[in-house]
Amino acid sequence: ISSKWDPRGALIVFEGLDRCGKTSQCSRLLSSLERLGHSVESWRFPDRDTGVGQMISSYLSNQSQLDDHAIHLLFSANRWEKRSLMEAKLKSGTTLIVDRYAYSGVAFSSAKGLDIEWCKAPELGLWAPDLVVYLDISPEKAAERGGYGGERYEQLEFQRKVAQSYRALSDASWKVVDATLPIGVIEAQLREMAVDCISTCQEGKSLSELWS
Ligand code: NYM
Repeated sequence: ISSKWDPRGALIVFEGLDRCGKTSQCSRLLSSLERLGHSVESWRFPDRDTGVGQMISSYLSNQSQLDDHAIHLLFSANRWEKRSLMEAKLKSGTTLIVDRYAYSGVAFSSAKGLDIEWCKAPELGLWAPDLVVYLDISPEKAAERGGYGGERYEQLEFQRKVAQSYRALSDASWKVVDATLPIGVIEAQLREMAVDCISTCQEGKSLSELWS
């Protein structure tokens, strides 16, 4: 029985284009939540450490070629293989900060032209985030930041399509944060959102599944 007597951690997901600053904000948020005394872990997808993750990594670095549908299913499988650990962590009261999740899966694959409903189907039943934060930056500004690492997808033209896919996928529950604000300002906004979300979960909000 899950109730308010059984406080759980929050599932907080960060999404955005490549070079939007997600990864550094996730690590800043991890440190500040730890400083506030929360039990918290930072995760990311793809998780390149699993067998499936190694296949994904080799695809992203252009060392292997895969059909668009096949790689889509691998990204999804990579989340499914972490689902039960995710549940255990959340139910034991640990908050998870997750750098990319199912929304990336759908946004990047549908940007290639795959049907959006087809893309959403394999994600059905994964844990639904308690909070989705979208770090908003234009594809042009993100490209100006430089440092596209030469991985697959890291090209302006493709990122424009990804931005459109994210727009199609987003809903009113997403918190959109201007990713061009000073780092410290973004950090403060994210901390406030996360702390609010954590208290809602501690008050007994139950875990739900995608696509709810
Ligand atoms: N990506 C990430 C996908 O295409 N599908 C997914 O399901 C996920 C989680 O992988 N360009 C893409 C987005 C990124 C790339 O992610 C690697 P990162 O955050 O650069 O490690």
